Amino acid sequence: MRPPVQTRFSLARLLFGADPKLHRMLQYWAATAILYLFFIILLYDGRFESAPHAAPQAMHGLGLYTAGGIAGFYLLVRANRALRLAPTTLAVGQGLFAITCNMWAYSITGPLRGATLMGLMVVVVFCTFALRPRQTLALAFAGLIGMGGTMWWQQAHDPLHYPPAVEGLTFAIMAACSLAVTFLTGEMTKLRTRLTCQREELATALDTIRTLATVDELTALANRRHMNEVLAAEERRQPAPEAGVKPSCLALLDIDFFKQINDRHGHAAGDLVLRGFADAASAELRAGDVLARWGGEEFLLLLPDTAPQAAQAVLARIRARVAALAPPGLALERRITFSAGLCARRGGEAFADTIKRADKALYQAKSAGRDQVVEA
Ligand code: GH3
Ligand code: MG
Ligand code: MG
Repeated sequence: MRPPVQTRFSLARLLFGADPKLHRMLQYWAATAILYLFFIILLYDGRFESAPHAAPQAMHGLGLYTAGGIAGFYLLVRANRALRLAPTTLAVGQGLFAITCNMWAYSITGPLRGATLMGLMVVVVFCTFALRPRQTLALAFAGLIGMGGTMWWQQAHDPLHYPPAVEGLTFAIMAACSLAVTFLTGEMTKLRTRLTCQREELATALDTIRTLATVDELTALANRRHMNEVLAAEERRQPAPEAGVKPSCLALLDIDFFKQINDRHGHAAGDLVLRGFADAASAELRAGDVLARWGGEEFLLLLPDTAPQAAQAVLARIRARVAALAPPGLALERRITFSAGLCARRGGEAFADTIKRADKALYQAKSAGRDQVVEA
């Protein structure tokens, strides 16, 4: 039998870890490591032996320095969970290391030294992933100073192989290209940042739209539209409940004499009572129950898998809690009461029909003097 995946030895997991963020950082590292390795192989290829400065010690020195740097940065990135170095610090470190490699390579690669300058562009582009445009610009300047210093040193000490005019021209071209690349990558970073912001704004807007589509603004209960979806989902869950299975109960609740509250205390007071009613009723519900604002001061309550007696008990608890409501700053003449029509869903009855029956029962509760539940 194959051992479970998580206990199996995985070299990739050992080398690159399981964290996706670390994975990505090590992918960048691997990309640069391949580039360095390519340079090392070229250095040892022997084709530069004709170059006057390609002393074998210098080649070995740069080879060792580069390999040591690659290994060192691998360890730093891999152990960064414990070291907690900022990505900026790691990127600057790798950037500066690459610049020193470039300076060294420029000094020993003779007639091909111009090609090594392309490495400087790679440093700038690589660092845009982790650095802000200003920081990338600073690193590009560090590269220019390093390479400029190397060129100056070479033309001052070995003008035969590093003619001052050639070095000067090379430096000017390198400086122009390096600054242009820095500017362009900076623009790309700004574009990326703007896109990220826009994506976040869109996600927030989508969240708001989702909330507005499902939640009643005043009471924070489910709105009528969402309740219809809940009922449709409930019909799909139990298309035709079998005999003996607890039915779903529906209750239509309507606050008594609510218009009087509005008329006597103002619309804001009415809103306060609606919110208080919603909070009080919600406090008595189980996790699976759904209470929605069906319209005005009318609420629809769905109690899934509930016997009518149990539903009556829930409504009695709501009644007691609502009666105890005392909205702050509001001296009501009468306690808040509601009338309700309660129905158990019959077999595979459509909820729309159950609601119609509950509505009739509610009408009866009102006619019979309010503050009561009529079961139909
Ligand atoms: P009954 O006992 O027969 O139910 O009488 P009632 O006064 O509660 O019922 P009626 O249907 O006459 O009045 C309901 C009132 O609810 C009328 C309407 O202005 C008010 N109303 C509806 N929506 C809101 C709201 O969002 N806020 C406030 N403050 N009032 C609302
Ligand atoms: Mg009413
Ligand atoms: Mg009403």
